Amino acid sequence: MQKMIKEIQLLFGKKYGYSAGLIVQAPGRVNLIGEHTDYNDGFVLPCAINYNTLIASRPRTDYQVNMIAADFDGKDSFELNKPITQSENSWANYVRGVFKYIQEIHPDFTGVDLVIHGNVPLGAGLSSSAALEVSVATTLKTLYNLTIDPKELAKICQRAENQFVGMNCGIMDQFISTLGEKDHALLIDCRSLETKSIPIPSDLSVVIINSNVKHGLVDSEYNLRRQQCEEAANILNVQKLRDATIELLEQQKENMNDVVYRRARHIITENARTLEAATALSENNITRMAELMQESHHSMKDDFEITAPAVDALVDIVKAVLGDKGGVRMTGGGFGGCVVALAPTEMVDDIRQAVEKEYQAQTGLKESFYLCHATNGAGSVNQ
Ligand code: GAF
Repeated sequence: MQKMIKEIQLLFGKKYGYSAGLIVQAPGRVNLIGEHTDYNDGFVLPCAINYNTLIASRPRTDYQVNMIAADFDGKDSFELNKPITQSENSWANYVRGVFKYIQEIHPDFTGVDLVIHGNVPLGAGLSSSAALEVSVATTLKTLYNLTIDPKELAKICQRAENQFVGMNCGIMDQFISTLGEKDHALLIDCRSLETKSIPIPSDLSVVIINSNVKHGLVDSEYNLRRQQCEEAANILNVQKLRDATIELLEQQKENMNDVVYRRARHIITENARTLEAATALSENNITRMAELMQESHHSMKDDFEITAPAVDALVDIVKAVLGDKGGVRMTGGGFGGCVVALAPTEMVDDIRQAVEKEYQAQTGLKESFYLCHATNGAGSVNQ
């Protein structure tokens, strides 16, 4: 992070001709278990990771917002005393959306110069978008001393993504980027937004491997899964699938098509697995945690149908090394992206070697490997 802080300071001075007053960071995230459960009012178990988006800023008084995206030389500006509209730069809409919805509650801020820089891999399912939204919201909150509760801040960022960007995500990513805790995963009840901190045993490493599978239809497939879950909840006559049981689903099986039945089965069983995983992890029961991660992967593959052949191959390669000593599954929205392994630290090199040897040979794709640890959520960084 120190290197990125130096780089962003230098760039800010070069672009604006004076130094930044504030630098904040917001982390990406990895979800250990509980996939697609957040928008079903269910449970998730993510942690924030040591890959971050940084924003350097200084306030202005002329209602102008200028922003520079250092990593791809992007630029965008708009005025706060006019309606905030869509930008033709798609990345800038994550920023504009957050400004728009914060301005609705706190209309008094008067402009800002920003530089954005980071190392959360883009499009890898590690929540680079949430890290951007949360870093923008944290910048405004801190610069202008705005009273915004952290959970409220996460909800504003989710609203920006849902309504301004048009991606119908749940609350998990913005929540964990805001409220993550060092060395802990958070069990989040996505209905009440209550949390329980679950320590990650110190002899385990969080290993993330990017399959580098790119799927062009992630957003439309994601929205389709949401619709199918809503359809199942309607047939089961519950508010959300969180309120359904497997017995109820079996009773109503005749009344729904097979796809909707399997989507609902994934959500209902995944919620149960996530609650059990939080207990297993807190009791340092890695054997059970590993089983639950494996069941979760199979459920995503067969019932929710969000994995991809190369991702399944990657999971199998890692699982063959780990046996019952650690867990591995696809993480995030799916259709490509990353797998996460919770692995005894002494096995990390073996995992890396096995993946280097077998993944490209089997799939023709080259992986990227990120050794992570759980970190705190967004906040200011010392300059
Ligand atoms: C994406 C979404 F943004 C989250 O809200 C969540 O639904 C996740 O996919 C799947 O668990 O990251």
